[in-house]
Amino acid sequence: MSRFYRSAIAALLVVSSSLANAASITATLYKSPTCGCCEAYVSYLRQNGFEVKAINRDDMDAVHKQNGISPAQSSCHTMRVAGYTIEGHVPVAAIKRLLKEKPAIAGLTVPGMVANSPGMGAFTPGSLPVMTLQATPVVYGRF
Ligand SMILES: [Cu+2]
Repeated sequence: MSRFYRSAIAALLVVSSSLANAASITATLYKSPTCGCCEAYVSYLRQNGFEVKAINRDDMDAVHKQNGISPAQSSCHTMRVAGYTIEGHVPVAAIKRLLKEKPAIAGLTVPGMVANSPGMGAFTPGSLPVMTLQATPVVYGRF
């Protein structure tokens, strides 16, 4: 094998391993052990390249309190990713935009259990309002 091909292959290996690193986002998700739609959401995240550590908790109210999530902003599972809190069935596109823009907010939420959201059955991308987690929540965008 020529020196050129050897260095070309070495360069390709470097590029592909850095792409793999860029694609996987690590996150920790807290949920109650009996939550089916939480499991469906974890599968959705994993299908989209997230490395998710799912932890069962019997005290989700306490988890919400620890993360400063009010009852009105809360949902069935709470995730921590890159210093942000992601509450409920938030689409991956919203999380990726958050990690890119890095706004000075606590995180994002889709409060409650919205039917049209990832992990909750049929989901039409671009239709779901995602709220910011902050003192005065605003719509972060439709995803
Ligand atoms: Cu749910």
